[in-house]
Amino acid sequence: SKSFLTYAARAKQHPNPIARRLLELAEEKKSNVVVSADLTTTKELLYLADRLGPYIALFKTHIDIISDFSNETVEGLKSLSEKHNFLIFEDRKFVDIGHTVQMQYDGGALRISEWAHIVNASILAGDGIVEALASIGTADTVEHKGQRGLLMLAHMTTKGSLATGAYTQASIESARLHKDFVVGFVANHALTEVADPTTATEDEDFVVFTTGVNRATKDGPLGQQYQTPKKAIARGADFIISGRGIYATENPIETVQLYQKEGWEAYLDRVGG
Ligand code: 6AU
Repeated sequence: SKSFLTYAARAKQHPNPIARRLLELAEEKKSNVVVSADLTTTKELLYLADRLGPYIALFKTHIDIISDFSNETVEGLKSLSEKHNFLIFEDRKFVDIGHTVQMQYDGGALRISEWAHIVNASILAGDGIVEALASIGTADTVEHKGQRGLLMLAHMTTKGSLATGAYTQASIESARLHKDFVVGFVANHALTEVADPTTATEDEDFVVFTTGVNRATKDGPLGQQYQTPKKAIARGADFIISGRGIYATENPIETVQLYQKEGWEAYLDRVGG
């Protein structure tokens, strides 16, 4: 793990162009916060992106819950991403056979590959899913010029999650086969205990995104389990993902700044800054 290095140092060496951009802008904005914008209209989504944009590194969407999705949603996200210098992560959790996920990623009504810098996938169906998504994400198209990245869903935050053991290990092995495309993992903590040292290489640097982050509550409804920003980073997160902990508070701008400060200080502690 390269988690003892600064984002800037990691940006210089990372094989994935989107990971490089993300690590650079995290350093520049002094933010490792990802807002999970689980809102259901274009207006609310873009309003949140515009208000919180200055304080975040990455804006996470569930685009299929937007009730009035249109070209305006896509153009709005793209222009706010440029205005505030954040990247966009569509939390699509691809899980199907290669041929199907290629169509879900590249086409359809949602045109995910056109606007989402990062997407995620589950290894449930085997490594073919990564190969299938990589063939789109690394292609030099007019829209994205191969500047796309993938996170493997190595854990889940919910009670009774089956994303453990051999499943988590398979996520790591698959990431190692596609280092140019896989940015890292959605994981509850660093994966050092389960990673097989014999298949690791010196240069690998997978970025850990921890979700289920909330400063105020321990457990959410329907099995969600939380940890604080500070704890998540101490356990190996490079980026913290928080939804209701930020957007469902009285003053989301003040709240996101608290998460930004706590997340940044925990990062500095780790890299000895
Ligand atoms: O902070 P919350 O609980 O309001 O929202 C958490 C967000 C939701 C979930 O779909 C997502 O994070 N999530 C994920 C991701 C990011 O892949 C994995 C997981 O194990 N748990 C989880 O909550 O948008």
